[in-house]
Amino acid sequence: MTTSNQALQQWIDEVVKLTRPERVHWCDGSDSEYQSLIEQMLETGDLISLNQETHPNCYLHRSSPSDVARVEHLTFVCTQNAEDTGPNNNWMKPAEAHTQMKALFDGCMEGRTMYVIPYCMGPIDSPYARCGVELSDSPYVAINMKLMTRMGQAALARIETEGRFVRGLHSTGDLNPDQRFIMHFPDELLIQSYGSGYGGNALLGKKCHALRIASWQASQEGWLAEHMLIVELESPEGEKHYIAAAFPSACGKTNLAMLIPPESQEGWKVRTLGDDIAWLHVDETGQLRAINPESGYFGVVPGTNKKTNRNAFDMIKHDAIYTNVAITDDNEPWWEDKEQGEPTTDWQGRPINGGNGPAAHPNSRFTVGAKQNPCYSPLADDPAGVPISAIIFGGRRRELAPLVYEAKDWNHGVLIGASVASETTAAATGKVGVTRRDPMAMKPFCGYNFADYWGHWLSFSARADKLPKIFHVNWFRQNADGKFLWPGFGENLRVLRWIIDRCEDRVSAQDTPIGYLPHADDIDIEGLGVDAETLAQLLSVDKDAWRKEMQDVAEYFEEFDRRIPELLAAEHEKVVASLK
Ligand code: GTP
Ligand code: SPV
Ligand code: MN
Repeated sequence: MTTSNQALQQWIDEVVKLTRPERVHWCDGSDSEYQSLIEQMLETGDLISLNQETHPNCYLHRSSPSDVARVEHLTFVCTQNAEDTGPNNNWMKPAEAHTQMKALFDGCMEGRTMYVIPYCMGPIDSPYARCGVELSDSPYVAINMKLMTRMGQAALARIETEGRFVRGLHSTGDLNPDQRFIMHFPDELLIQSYGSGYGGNALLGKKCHALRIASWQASQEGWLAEHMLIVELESPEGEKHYIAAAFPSACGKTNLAMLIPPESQEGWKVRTLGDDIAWLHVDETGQLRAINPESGYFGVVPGTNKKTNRNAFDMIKHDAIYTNVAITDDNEPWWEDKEQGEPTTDWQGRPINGGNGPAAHPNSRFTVGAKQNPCYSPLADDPAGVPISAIIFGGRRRELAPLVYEAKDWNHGVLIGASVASETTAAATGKVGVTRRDPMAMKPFCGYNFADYWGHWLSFSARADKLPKIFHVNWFRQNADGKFLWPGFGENLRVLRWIIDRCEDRVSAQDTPIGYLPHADDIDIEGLGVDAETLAQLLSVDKDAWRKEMQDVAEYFEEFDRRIPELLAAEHEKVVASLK
């Protein structure tokens, strides 16, 4: 096959010359193509068939044990000036990065097939959607891109009429962690990834395009590309609200987006629009609207069970690709806290042995098309997106951060977002459980200097008439014994209800130095098993601890030097003053 887009054809020819694949396969995105790729991967052992009676069309992929998560230390943004990428990114000069990557890609596809994967991020007919083409020697990437994006013929047709697209070149290479790089060239709308087959490193439409490159484009064009879920909440009276929430990796976005109202919250309905990424635009009426650029979920498996997330549990029983889970003796997928079955073989294919650690990798993942979600909202396909009532930031913090608080206004909300901290998780390589700053849950994903990014966020008060209110939540407060104080999951709806009531001006709040907190009476704890004392603890503001926190935030901001927006520094000073 060829394309009428000359730039695309020329780039493909260049890549073929450099990487020397044996074959080139143009992905059309059809179901039959998906099926034949699966069959081919079953033959080569790239996929293992799971129990087809209980789990029809479910397959297991085992990645290399040294390639199971994102690699932040090997991810670079390459701009002419280091200051443009900021201290929040690794930087390399574009020329140097090109030289290095060229050497790695030289002949790397010999004997392999190169897949040409045209994709569209967002509904194919949406003015907010953007296209890209990934060239990859991994059939695993091809099948995942089919589930995660609008991939194939229609995307190629849009590229051919529109002309503009992001180029992504990927090779799994030899999986040597010392020769692994995820490079971004924002000025060239180019991504190059070598040496990893893992999701966020290899499915280039996701973090690399829809967050790092897109956040940069958004800053130039007046919109936002964010690490956010999008969820619809419908009250028993039929009032609908759309909420976008940014939590760091493995901190609860998929679960909140798929929330099942508990029995006590009769009449509430929750529908999912997106579980990981939101692109936010101001429409012609001044309203902030969101689309989900993805069409599938690449979700955390461990912890998924009938009680925590019945919808996800059911969703992944058919037509799912599992990566790095364990299996039972009847060949069903298994993971920690599944609360069903017993594992016999761990994620590396070894017989279960307690000494080898968890049976499923803590960052094991499922890939499914979004339409499989029992609470899928068809509005996820609406080219206009949905109007956003509230933006929520959050983190995983065993101490300090209250269950919920509200920003006093937009600028204060930007400070709250910029101050987010969270304990690290298995979604990225490195130590787990270390509290670090993760502004707007974008630490690994903002493709340019955070100081400029906060300035861009602040600019929205002038751009939009109907800005959403901003909140912060923390589902992860613990007691001295390490037990969670808040039951979380479906019960989080009780907090979302307060948030909606605040958006509708139906409830008052306590004015504290860090923001507006609920009066204890306004959080419904009936039948929850959380006593008044615990709720008071969840809703307390420890001034000494917060003074220390604000000092920590000040030190963090110093890393950005004079580039920090004055408005942000002023917001910080206001909070410090009111804590005195
Ligand atoms: P990424 O896909 O990495 O961006 O993550 P995510 O934010 O979508 O995280 P996800 O919803 O998959 O949750 C990750 C982990 O947090 C899982 O092990 C969940 O069981 C756990 N989790 C999610 N929500 C809650 C909650 O409300 N309370 C508690 N205690 N744990 C939660
Ligand atoms: C995350 O780490 O935030 C993810 C998974 O959503 S990955 O796509 O691998 O980055
Ligand atoms: Mn994510």
